[in-house]
Amino acid sequence: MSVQEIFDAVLDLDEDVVVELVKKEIATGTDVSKILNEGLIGAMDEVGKRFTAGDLFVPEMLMAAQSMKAGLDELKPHLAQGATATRGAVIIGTVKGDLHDIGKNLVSMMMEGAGFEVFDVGMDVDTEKFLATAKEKNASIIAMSALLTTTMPAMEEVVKAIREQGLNLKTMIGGAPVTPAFAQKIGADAYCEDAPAAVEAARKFIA
Ligand code: B12
Repeated sequence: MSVQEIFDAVLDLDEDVVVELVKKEIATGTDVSKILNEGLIGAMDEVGKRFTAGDLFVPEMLMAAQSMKAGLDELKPHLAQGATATRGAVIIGTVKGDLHDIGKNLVSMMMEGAGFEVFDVGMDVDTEKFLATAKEKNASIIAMSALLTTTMPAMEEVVKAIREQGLNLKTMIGGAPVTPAFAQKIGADAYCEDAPAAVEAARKFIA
């Protein structure tokens, strides 16, 4: 039994085993930061690499993220203040008028797995809610998803409001119809085509 086994269980997409192993490691007295960083976050890093290399696909990535999240839920009560690998707060949501949330959920879970403090505001989220939550949580990043061409303009509205209010917030956008050219046009700080790319971009923002 070791942290390596947790890493392996996440890659085996075995949620029950991940939970069981995390519980055992906590009971054994293993450093919770080690379980988090080497077991759970390490495994999600590997999942991201395999996805980018084309060795693993969206369903597997979702299952790995769910396994990681289940392990994280076990770990959370044991993580003393400051002992987490938290990199910074991210507000994530699907924009106003849009009810697609599968990709957004995946990005949210991968970011959480990478050590970001993620506040998922759900779908059909308007500009006011994005900004109010970002202020309340003292966030560094607003991440927006859109799957409909008709809801993409809502992203521009958020970017514009951030600029107008002079807020120190990075924006990242994604979703099937979104392109790098669109991101540039509306002044978003990053476009990412998938969840691992979103993690990489967020890491650059919060070094
Ligand atoms: C599942 C689905 C639905 C489900 C959504 C369920 C849910 N809980 O999400 C339901 C049935 C509800 C639905 C409804 C509709 N849908 Co629909 N739907 C899809 C479908 C088949 C798959 C989307 C999906 O989940 N993909 C899998 C995920 C993992 O991929 P992804 O979302 O692209 O996310 C990845 C990346 O894009 C990126 N990413 C995503 N978000 C973000 C955010 C950030 C910040 C970053 C960095 C990256 C990032 O990372 C993700 C993971 O790698 C697509 C077709 C398609 N191939 O895209 C149509 C599609 C998006 N739907 C479409 C339409 C038209 C509709 C409806 C209008 C249909 C209708 N007439 O009622 C409604 C709209 C409802 C609404 N108001 O939103 C069209 C959109 C056309 C367009 N150009 O606008 C599509 C393209 C189908 C089509 N070919 O016509 N839909």
